[in-house]
Amino acid sequence: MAVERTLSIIKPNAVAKNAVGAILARFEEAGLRIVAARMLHLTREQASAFYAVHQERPFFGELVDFMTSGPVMVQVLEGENAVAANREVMGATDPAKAAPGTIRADFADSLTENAVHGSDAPETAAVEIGFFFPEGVCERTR
Ligand code: RTP
Ligand code: MG
Repeated sequence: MAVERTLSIIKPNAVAKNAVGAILARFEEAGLRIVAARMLHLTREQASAFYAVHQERPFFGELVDFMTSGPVMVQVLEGENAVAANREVMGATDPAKAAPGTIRADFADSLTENAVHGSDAPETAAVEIGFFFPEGVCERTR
C-alpha cells in the first residue's frame, strides 16, 4: 500500500479545551506522521471556501460560525493509507455514533462541534493540503 498524505484540522472546540497535544498523539499512535502544521483563526471567507462543497446544506451557516469561532490547528498527516487511517482514528461524523476510543467519541461536543476534520479521499486531500499550505510541504520527512 502506498504512503499517502491527508489534511487534518483540529477544530475550535478541541483547541479551546486544550486538547491539541492529546489529539496529535492519537495520530502518532495510529502510525501517522505530522509532516506540516500551522495554527490559524479562519476568516469567514476561508471557512466558506474550505467547506464550499456544503454551501447548499442546511447546516452550512452553523458550520462556518463554528469554524470561525476560535483558532484551529491544521496539519498534514503522512502514512500508509493515511486518508482512511485518519478517518478511522477520527470516528464517525456524529459523535453519538463514533466508536469508543476514537477522537470524536472522546473530544466532540456535538454533531457540529465534532473536534476534527479529515480529508475524505486522496484527491480532496491534495486540494485541501494546497489550500492551507500553498508554499508546499517537505518532500522528505525523515
Ligand atoms: P469533516 O469534513 O469535517 O471531516 O467531517 P465529515 O467528512 O465526517 O462530515 P461532512 O459530511 O463532510 O460534514 C462536514 C462537517 O459539517 C458539520 N456537520 N453538521 N448539523 C449537521 O447536520 C451537520 N452535519 C455535518 C460537522 O462539523 C461535519 O464534520
Ligand atoms: Mg467531510
